[in-house]
Amino acid sequence: SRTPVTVTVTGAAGQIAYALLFRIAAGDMLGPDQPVRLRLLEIPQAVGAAEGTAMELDDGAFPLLAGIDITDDAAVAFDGTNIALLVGARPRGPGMERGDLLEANGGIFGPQGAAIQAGAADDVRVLVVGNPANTNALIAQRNAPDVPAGRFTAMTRLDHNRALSRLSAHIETPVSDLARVTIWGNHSATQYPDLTHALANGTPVINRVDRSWIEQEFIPGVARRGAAIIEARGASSAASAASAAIDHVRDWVQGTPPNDWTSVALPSDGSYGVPEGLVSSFPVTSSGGEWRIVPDLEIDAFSRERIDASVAELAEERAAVEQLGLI
Ligand code: NAX
Repeated sequence: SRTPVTVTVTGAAGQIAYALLFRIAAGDMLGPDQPVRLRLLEIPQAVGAAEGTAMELDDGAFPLLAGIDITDDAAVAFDGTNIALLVGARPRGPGMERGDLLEANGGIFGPQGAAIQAGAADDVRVLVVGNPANTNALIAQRNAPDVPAGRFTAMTRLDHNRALSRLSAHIETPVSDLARVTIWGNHSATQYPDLTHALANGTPVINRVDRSWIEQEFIPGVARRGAAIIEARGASSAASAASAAIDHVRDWVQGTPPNDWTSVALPSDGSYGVPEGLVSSFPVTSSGGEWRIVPDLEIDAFSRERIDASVAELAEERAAVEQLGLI
């Protein structure tokens, strides 16, 4: 049988991990033939709760689950890891300014990046889910300069999936018949969900939807969906976030379908005027285990303005963490 892949999940006692770990153990992320070994990282106060989640994973009797280790030590958690899902983060507390939030998270993602560089497997792939995800990924990446920068990504797949679902409902076309939706920029309220190049059954959707629907319902609806979930559920998105993380890693490892792309935040190579190094969301394809930014798309004036606004926010976040000495 195949050698198990080691998957590290941080924030393992949290609500996203509670959905995510079971999907990984079931083989939804790496396929039905690939055994996995789980490494759960938590802060000391939450190790007991993570042990509870691990007990339930045991009780799932998953044939692909080769073992579970639980630790509060990043060096142990990332030792030899192949896939690192950085879910645990410091949430914004009452009265916390953006600078405080970035600083608190720098204290988490800096050391975790360093631990990944020190101990992870050569093929390590990192997905940052914990917010502010793009800049947390930037901090981790800059603290792991010997790891190829493109191995550090942040999650905009939930936004991408929300955009697909909303478009599907609006034009009454199954998600399976839609392609080439894009999320640009930051995983924040400034993100730009873009339908300019989207296809339904291979034909452009842009002529089938109203400009006013795009600008007044679609874009804000996708960008504010997280807040709507909190209002309805009394808790933030968890199972949908876990499902998006599964989709992200599955496509990274197994490839994207022909004639389609997905959205991933990764260190910019300067494409589309996004300053090099900023972890920004792009349309990407995957093959051979590597993301590639879709080249040469035409960007109209409306899109340009939206992309630039979100990228400006990312540049401000980068300047702030530079000033704090976090990168
Ligand atoms: P929870 O508060 O339920 O769980 C977070 C867990 O992380 C806690 O158990 C906490 O003890 C742990 N943690 C904190 N610091 C840690 C550290 N240094 N090492 C290891 N574990 C640590 O949050 P949950 O709902 O699971 O959300 C986790 C993160 O995902 C949050 O930052 C949230 O904002 C973010 N999200 C990102 C999304 C995205 O699309 N990129 C969407 C969903 C979600 O909002």
